[in-house]
Formats: sequence, C-alpha cells, structure tokens
Amino acid sequence: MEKSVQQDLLNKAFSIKKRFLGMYKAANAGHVGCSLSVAEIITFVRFNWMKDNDEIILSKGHAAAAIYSMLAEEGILSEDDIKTFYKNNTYLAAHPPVNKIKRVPFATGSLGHGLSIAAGLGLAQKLKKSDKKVFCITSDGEINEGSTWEAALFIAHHNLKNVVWLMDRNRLQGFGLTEDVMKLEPLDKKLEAFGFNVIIAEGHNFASLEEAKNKAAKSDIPTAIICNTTKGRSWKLYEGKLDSHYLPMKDDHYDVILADVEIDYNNQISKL
Ligand SMILES: Cc1ncc(C[n+]2csc(CCOP(=O)(O)OP(=O)(O)O)c2C)c(N)n1
Ligand SMILES: [Mg+2]
Repeated sequence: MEKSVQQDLLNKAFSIKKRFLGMYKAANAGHVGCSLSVAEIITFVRFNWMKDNDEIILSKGHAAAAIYSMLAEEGILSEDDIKTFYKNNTYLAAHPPVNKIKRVPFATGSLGHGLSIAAGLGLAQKLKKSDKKVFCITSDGEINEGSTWEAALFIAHHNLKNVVWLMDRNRLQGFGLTEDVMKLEPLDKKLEAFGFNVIIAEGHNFASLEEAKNKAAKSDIPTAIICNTTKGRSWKLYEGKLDSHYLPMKDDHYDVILADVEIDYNNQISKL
C-alpha cells in the first residue's frame, strides 16, 4: 500500500476521531471506546474501498458518533449538524435513525440485525445484476444474536459475494469478555463452515485492511473479515477495558483522550 494513501487514511481517521471525541464531550455521552475500536475500519471502508453508490451498514449502531463523524468528513453532514448530536429533535441520535441521513438507510442499534439488512440489500443487487456492494460492520458481541447466524446462512446460500462483512473483534461486549459471556471461538472455523472466505486482519492497521481487501477481491465465495481491534484504542487509562464502553465522557477526560489519540496518530505517522 502506498505511503501517501496510508498517510491520507491516518489523517482522515484522526480527524474523524477528533470530531467524535468533541461530540461525546458536548453530549457527556458514553460509547467512546466503541467508536475508537471501529474508527479505522469505518475510515478504510469509506475512503479506500467502497464506491459512492455502495452501501455501508454500521450494525453496531451504538458507535453512531463514528459514522456521523465520517459523514461530516465527506461533507454529507455539516459541522453545525454535528453540534446537534444527542440534542432534542436531532436526527443525530445515540443510534442511527431510519431514512433521515444519507448513507444511513436503516436504523441500527438493536444489535444483531445489520447483517440481515445487508443480506437483503445484497440479494436485491444480485437480482438486479448490479455491481453495487454492501459493506456491513458488526461488533463481536452481537454475534450472540441468532439473527446474525441466519443472515450468514442466507449470504452463503445465495453466494452474495457483493456483501462484505467486517467484524470489529475487540473481544469485549457490554458486560464482559465475549469468551466469558458466550464463547465465539473458534470463530474463523465456524464462519468457514458456514461457507465464508474468512480473513483475519488487524483492524487498526490500514496495510492489513488493504491486504484483506485484496484477498476478498479474489474470492469466489462471500467474505467475512475478522478485524482484531482494541476497545478504547489509544485511550491509555481504559484501553482494552470494559469501562471504555459505557463511561460517559466528562470534560476532564476529553483532553486526556485527545492527547492519547494524538500520540498514537503521531506514532503511526512516524512509522510510515
Ligand atoms: C439486541 C440488543 N441487546 C442489547 C443491547 C445493549 N447493548 C448496547 S452495546 C452492547 C454490547 C456491546 O458489545 P459489542 O456488541 O461487542 O460492541 P463493541 O464491543 O464493538 O462496542 C449491548 C449489550 C443492544 N443495543 N441491542
Ligand atoms: Mg465487542
């Protein structure tokens, strides 16, 4: 992957993170760690993979701030829109609403439904012989939902290669480790048995995501990318910890997290 492309993606991800940190601060809201976990995946899909007409479904709707910030990054939302996050009468609710915002065609947040939505969209595109792709970003905790497995069966059965499933595999869910709450491993083997081309990627690393993208392009069956991530990535105090999920952002947290995120960004830039 070219250095300039990586640099551009790092800049975009940093800008997206700065914006959503400001949103969480203004709203005194939680889910900071959930957005930090998925920020690079969203950045990569939107700015280095999907075409303008493709669909992106953020099934883990509690990371809505990350998708709103991405939409501001590409100019679909304005910085004034962003200021309404969490406020009364806003469309920029804690979870994405249905049909109010460009690129957000469905409401998500009730976990376990995004992949079914992607499957339906994928089949519709296949029947129309369209080359439109559908990118679905799920969490790992929501793999506990039976509906996800039903969607997986459906995608494999209809060989919906136009659906790309990226899983934010941070190994934590709402109340503990995924392996303690309801064991998922060996996840790659389970997904392979369901009929997927399974790729394991580093979800905070653009070169690794690029490798996954190239492997997906060569597959004759649908792809599921298990993206290894860290909840609360860069936020030193709570990185990899459950508290990064619900802890509401307080004003004094903001400066610390922003500084941590900036250190991580500078480190990554210096390694290019
Ligand atoms: C069906 C459903 N059950 C419960 C919740 C409440 N909830 C919000 S986030 C979350 C768990 C988050 O863990 P995970 O799904 O792995 O997301 P991530 O780690 O990526 O933040 C839960 C249980 C929900 N939104 N939907
Ligand atoms: Mg998780």
